[in-house]
Amino acid sequence: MEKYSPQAIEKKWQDKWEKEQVYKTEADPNRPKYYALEMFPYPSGNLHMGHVRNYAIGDVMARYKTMEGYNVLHPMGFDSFGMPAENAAIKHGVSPADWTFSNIENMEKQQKKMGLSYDWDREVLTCTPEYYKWTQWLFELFYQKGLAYKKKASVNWCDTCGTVLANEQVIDGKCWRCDSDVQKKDLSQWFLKITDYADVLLKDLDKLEGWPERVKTMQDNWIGRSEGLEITLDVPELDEKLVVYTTRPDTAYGITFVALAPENELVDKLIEKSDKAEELKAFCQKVRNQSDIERTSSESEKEGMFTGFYAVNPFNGEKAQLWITNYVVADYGTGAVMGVPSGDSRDWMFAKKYDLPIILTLQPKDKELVLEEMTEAYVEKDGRLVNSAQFTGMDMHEAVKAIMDYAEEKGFGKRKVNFRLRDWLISRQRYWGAPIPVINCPHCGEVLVPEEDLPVMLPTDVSFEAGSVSPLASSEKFLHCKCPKCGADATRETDTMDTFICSSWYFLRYTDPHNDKAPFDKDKVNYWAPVDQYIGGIEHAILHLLYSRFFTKVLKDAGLVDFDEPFKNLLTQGMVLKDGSKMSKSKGNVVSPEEIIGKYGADTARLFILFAAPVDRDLEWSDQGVEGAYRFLNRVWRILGHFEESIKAGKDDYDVSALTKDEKELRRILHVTIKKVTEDVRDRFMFNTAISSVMELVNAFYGFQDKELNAGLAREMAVNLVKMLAPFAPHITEELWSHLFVEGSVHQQKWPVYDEAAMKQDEIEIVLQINGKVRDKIMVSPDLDREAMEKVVMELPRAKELTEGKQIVKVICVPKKLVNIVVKG
Ligand code: ANZ
Ligand code: ZN
Repeated sequence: MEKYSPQAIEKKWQDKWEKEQVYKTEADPNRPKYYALEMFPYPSGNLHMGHVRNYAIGDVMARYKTMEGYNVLHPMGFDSFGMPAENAAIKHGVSPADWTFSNIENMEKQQKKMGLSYDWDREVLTCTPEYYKWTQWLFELFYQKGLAYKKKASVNWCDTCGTVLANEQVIDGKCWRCDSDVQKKDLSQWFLKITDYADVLLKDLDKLEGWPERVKTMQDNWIGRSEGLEITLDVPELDEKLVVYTTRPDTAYGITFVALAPENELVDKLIEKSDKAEELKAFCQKVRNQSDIERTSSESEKEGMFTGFYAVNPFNGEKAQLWITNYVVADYGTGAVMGVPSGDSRDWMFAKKYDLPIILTLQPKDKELVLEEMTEAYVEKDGRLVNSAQFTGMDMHEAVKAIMDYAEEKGFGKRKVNFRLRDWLISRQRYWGAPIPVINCPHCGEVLVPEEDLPVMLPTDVSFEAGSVSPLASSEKFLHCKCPKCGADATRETDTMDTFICSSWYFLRYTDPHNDKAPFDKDKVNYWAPVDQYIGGIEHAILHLLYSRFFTKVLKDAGLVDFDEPFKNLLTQGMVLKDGSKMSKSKGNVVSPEEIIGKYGADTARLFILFAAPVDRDLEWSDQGVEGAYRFLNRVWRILGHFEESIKAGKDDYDVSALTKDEKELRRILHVTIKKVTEDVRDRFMFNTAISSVMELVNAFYGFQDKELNAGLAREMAVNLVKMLAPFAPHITEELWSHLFVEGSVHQQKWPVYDEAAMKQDEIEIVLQINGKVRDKIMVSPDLDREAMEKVVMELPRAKELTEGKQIVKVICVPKKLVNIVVKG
């Protein structure tokens, strides 16, 4: 055999696999299926190491499961709508479509160089009319189910991106994409009613046993379910009522003020009747201009203005001042909070600042609080009630229930479950997205574009200037149309959909990507989906993964699919770091996959990245590590070359009993390795330890480099070694397979099976220690129990000699390892 040359073999096999459609899959109800999926990329132009890691992990699973006999679906596509394409258009004058498709072409080429086992016939590009037709169709389905609606709301606006954002896209008050501060704007926008599914989205997290706890906790917190009480308070001077939401009804006797968000509906009425209307208005305006983060962060300054009016606490008839504040969120609960400074730290800060009264209603059990000495609120949810009429003395948790019962009985309270989750704002004032298929008619109002007129095609005669109006409005041809209902002159919606809608169902489209009658065929989708293993970055823990779960549940309820969760198992891979930080252009620490593949080949790149760290941990790039992976593949190449003749001559069923003791030991290591690799890959995603056991096996193989080796065993070693490495390093293994074994592709072989009998050790070495020092070694049967082991060791001449005339204090026996004799004198 010649020298190992990845440059010579990788391209050859990639072409052959493509030509022979080795990775083409068809649904087959008679075979068990496995759906392996990596999150599809945005076509930014080039693959980075994070992609390489993501795809290498998925490819191992897909190839391994194929060898295990599963019918495997392993597709790839591009999440190809989105802003960068449009920005390129504004900056360089290229059309967003051209920019996108040329990037896709380039990235596909790079993916193909990685030797990934994708069925490219199933490729899904979300920016094509063939796909976005069905995205629009699904929008219409949501609309018909009452799950898509337009409303005027105070929404998140990013000036840099020139568009609104969903709550999930605002990270710590900043835009998820460009990191600039997000502002509030009152706009009429489209929403999807994800809040209708808040309860199931939360409850079903329990079903997701194959998801990392961390991701489930993040979703749990984002959905943010809380149980509490709505209390109605009278505002006698205005003859109005006011509702507050509290999760701490036990503190009801500690209310000393009520805090309102400027957006609360009572505020306008208060201002109208107030003699300091102008001041109050100005204050409200100031707060409205603050971002959510300014208003909600625990560090930001609490501010407020007394309205001059009072509400009455229905529990005790006490008056509570009505304040407009900046720390009550407009769209949570009722936008009004009962102020209990002794139990809530925001209320405490507020009361201290404005010198409002404080009443203590809860005493901890283990110490005695004195109001005058307190420097902060007592926020623990534990203790006994004080100053609370008939509830005084009650345990806090009991009191919560008793007070809720009491309030409901008296008719001024109502139990209420609230969610932090808000409806999903999906309209974007941008060009490169799926147009919202709605027509606005002066007579009929909102009208859906009829199904037979879908897709609503993106116009090309537009100007891309970002602003509060979508670029689509600049196309006269697009904008003006006839109402499908009454035929009157009408106009189209000019907003496009959030690209997260496109990615909320792409994994279903892969099951039937060329369907032009429906988004997918029911039988096909139910055969392939849900995804058995999804692999991607933790940055999608909430956004994409929550939206996809929501979509799946809606489609289930609409009868389009039979399952209600999209991803059975989820793996969040770690990042690829260089010099301790994430590879990024701005840091200048990027290692280009193309360069590494060009120099060492894809097999080395894949092997390194899978070997260097457990898949869910961050991975530090190491040039030596890459060299090491390359050297290892060379070692595999050479040892198989060395034994080429025996391997070819050997028979698959040979006489194992004829093996020498050393050969038996080699065969034992082989079968132990098969077991270890199988379990590591199948059950644990421990690719790094799987590879390291294969490396040890290769070392053991090298032990026979200068010795005779039974031809049958040489063949058994080679066959299994090549098969076990195949998912990790698909090209070199394919080449070796074709040299040594001829028939078919290694990737279509059966995964190795270990032989328990071969794994049994004939003899193992145990150690004799005297007072902890090693004095002798002996080979024994591994089945010896403690007693037998002790006996054998005590009989050793060395043991006799060294214990003679001494007192044996005790004998410590570690089965299969050692016997330590402790002596005195
Ligand atoms: C009185 C009280 C006393 C409260 C106390 C807490 C502690 P979660 O658990 O997140 O649902 N709250 C209600 N609506 C609010 C809004 N729109 N903006 C800001 N805060 C609001 O939080 C519910 C608690 O947050 C409620 O319970 C309310 O304050 C406050 F010792 O009521 B509490
Ligand atoms: Zn009409």
